[in-house]
Amino acid sequence: MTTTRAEYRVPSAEGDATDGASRLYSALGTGHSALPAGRWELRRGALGLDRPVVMGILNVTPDSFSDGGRFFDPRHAIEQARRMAGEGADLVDVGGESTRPGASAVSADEEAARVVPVLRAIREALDLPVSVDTRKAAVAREALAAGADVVNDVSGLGDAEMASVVAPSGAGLVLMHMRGTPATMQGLTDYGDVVDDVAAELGEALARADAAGIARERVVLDPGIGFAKTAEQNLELIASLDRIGARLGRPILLGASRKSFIGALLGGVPADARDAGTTGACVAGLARGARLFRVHDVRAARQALDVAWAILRTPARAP
Ligand code: HH2
Repeated sequence: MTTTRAEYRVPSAEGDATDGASRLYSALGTGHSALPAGRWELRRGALGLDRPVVMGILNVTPDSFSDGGRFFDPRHAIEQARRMAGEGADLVDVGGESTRPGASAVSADEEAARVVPVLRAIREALDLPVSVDTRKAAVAREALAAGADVVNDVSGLGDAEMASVVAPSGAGLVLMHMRGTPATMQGLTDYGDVVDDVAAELGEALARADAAGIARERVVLDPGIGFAKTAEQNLELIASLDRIGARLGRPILLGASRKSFIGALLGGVPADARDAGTTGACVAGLARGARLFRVHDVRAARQALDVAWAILRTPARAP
């Protein structure tokens, strides 16, 4: 079996993640005691959260909102995975269905046919954990058989079969918050307090994972930026990530890359011109408690997050 980098990215004794998070929270004056766990258990090892984790996006689709069609050919997809690994990705997230608002549905067979060869080739060629971005249990089952280390489920175990597919595999699990489907979600943005409501609904997904016997150490949570959220609600959620992490006791993954709220903030710049704005969102998210970042531009995120993390972990000198 190939040894993955995940096995080596565990927190070191002196750079312990809990200590780092603790100093960060205290530097920011947020004062949370329920800190996120220091590592994320995957199938073949663990990813340490002693520095920000970068998840590179690889959409093997003809129609994703920013990179649709670019990596639809498996050879281009594998080249892109290799490039992202060289730029410092900690894992690569392979998706075969666009979930942009209004995207048309893809059958499980078609989705699996897109992602499985790419997952298998990445597992063979690269020393990097690989994740499958799917909300279908049938696709997750095939992806896990092909060696996927993580299931990234944007529906938060919405498919009744998903938890029982993931549980025995030992894979990591991303539980993302959304309401409805990509076709209906933008009409489902009625919240009382968006942060409390998203945390409560993620808590229900976490309970579904618990009931299936998926250990908490295998789970990270994602507020689902752009999924049944207005632009304003996206900002409120990113500003309050530490509240969600502290309430549910799991690390937070932020997926803001190139999303439309960034375009809206910048006067309508198109998706392929939003990487600097994305970097801003990642750094702000880091300061507010996110530890994992799903991005298209790995090089920019890696640099920005490592530098921001080093500064945020340094105690401010008293005058
Ligand atoms: N966003 C998208 C897809 N998968 N997974 C997680 N965990 N978090 C996210 O925010 C997230 C996600 C949508 O972005 P993208 O993959 O770039 O586009 P598309 O759905 O059009 O393929």
